[in-house]
Amino acid sequence: MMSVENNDQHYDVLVVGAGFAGLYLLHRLRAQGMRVKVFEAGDDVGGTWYWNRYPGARCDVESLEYSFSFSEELQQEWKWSERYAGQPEILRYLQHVADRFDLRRDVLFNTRVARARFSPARNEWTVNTEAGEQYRARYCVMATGNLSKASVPDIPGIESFKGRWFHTSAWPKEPVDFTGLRVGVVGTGSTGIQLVPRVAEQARHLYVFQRTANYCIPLRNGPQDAGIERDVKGRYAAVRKQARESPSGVAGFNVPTQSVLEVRPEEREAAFERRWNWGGIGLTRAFNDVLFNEESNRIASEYVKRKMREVVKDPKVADALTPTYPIGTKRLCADTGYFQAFNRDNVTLVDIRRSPIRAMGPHSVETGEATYEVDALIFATGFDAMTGTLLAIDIGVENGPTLRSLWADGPHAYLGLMVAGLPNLFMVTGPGSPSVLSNVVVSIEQHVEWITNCLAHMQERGLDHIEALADAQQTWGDHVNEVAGRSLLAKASSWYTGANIPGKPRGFIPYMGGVGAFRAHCDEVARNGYQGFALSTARQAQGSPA
Ligand code: NA7
Repeated sequence: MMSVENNDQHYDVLVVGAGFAGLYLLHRLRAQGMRVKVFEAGDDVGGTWYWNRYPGARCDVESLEYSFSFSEELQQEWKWSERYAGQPEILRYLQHVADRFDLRRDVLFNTRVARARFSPARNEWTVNTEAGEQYRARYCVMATGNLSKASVPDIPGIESFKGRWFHTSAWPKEPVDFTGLRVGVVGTGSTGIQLVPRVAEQARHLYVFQRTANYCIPLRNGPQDAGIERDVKGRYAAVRKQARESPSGVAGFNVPTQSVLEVRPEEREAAFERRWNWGGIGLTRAFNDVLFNEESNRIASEYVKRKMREVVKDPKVADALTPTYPIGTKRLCADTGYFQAFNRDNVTLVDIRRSPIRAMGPHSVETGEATYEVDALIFATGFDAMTGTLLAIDIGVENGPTLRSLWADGPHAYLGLMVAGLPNLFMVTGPGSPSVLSNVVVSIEQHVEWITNCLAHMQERGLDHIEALADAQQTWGDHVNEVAGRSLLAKASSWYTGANIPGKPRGFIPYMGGVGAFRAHCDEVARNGYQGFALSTARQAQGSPA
């Protein structure tokens, strides 16, 4: 273990995570002359795109938009091969970013953070790694991602299983060959839906264990169109500006102005058809009330169900694949051949809503109705989203509150940036920010720029202590709830509301007000002298005379 008194262990800022957020933070903070250390559990950069290597892993936001905008040279020189990049290409992109901006030398790889404690007396954070090392800094930033703590079902008998089992977010680096094997996939969210067609091509037989049937829109991926690339690159600044000011961080679609109910059925059909043919997850944005009005939503839902049924040949299987909840209230999925996979002889859909998985044996998965012989099992069962990764780290103040105590009844945060009671600790795309409801790279850049500008502001004024105020946090939380409450999303059982994790407090976690409005609000808060935050020197914060 290295000495804690060693000067090399003392930094201005400690950052946890080297995905999109951590890399950009490092780049910005370094440019501001700050000493930064980044901790990364993986052995390379990439975050989500490092871990989620399962077959078919792909982004469902177009690559020309799902990429950094902070460097004109970078966005001009990088060439995406496909409209929607697959995981290997996004990982290569982030590796390129790390090399191009010489970021790796300040990242400590293979290092998982276990604990972070703030000392009010020293006005600094001490971070302990799982390996027992200790680091100190004035500030700490959690760039830990919203979807990184895997949720693996606790199935009796799993330890007796003799085949290999996987969670999609901890996929091995070497390719896994399912040729000739009987494979089970548990989970049919975005991940399962990407994975199933790919595994179906290899496996001798594939059992898809489905608890909830989901809505899917064809992704319509293909090689990046050279004309579109030229056009976007020719006016990239304007495209990025439009994305930043848009509701979901995507410039591609106009913001809808009409209700489903105010247009004639043929117009409505044509509008849905346009989105369907364009592909991807923008369909619910064909009209302005699909996520707010039950009747509008029912019409959109029926459209997608009808399209899906046109693909699936067996009507019984089609019934089982038909969603029963309002479209868009759980994450909309984008697929490449998902429903077609169920027309194959080697794919069986198993309804585990009707008859849940009860146990696993050495070579089998047992539901209440049948036993399925499998040689390998894949859990595409999602994540303890948005809060799980933060709560997995023991974060707190010496002789004061911990994050776990502050969030015992659900997450509380001001603008998704800070938690009242935890000074000098920032989050990137934390609870109460648009995060998972947006093109997350746009949201990450916005938060990183806000945080680094805030630190520069403090540095210029000789300030070294910042806290979110409890009443500002409460007011923001009320607003987040009020906006969510107007939509159909808040009523659904989804990972947006914590419903996928047994025992997790229920409540709508991200901010639905849109990235444009959120950015404007955060900018105004900063302009007004960081309204709702207390900025001071540590001496003032401790109540000593300044
Ligand atoms: P999701 O969207 O949370 O999907 C997980 C799937 O696994 C979903 O179908 C769940 O059914 C199912 N699930 C979860 N736990 C269980 C148990 N215990 N038993 C059976 N089935 C279960 O995760 P993804 O990885 O697909 O996607 C996450 C995000 O990553 C995605 O939205 C993109 O933003 C990228 P349920 O719906 O809970 O009934």
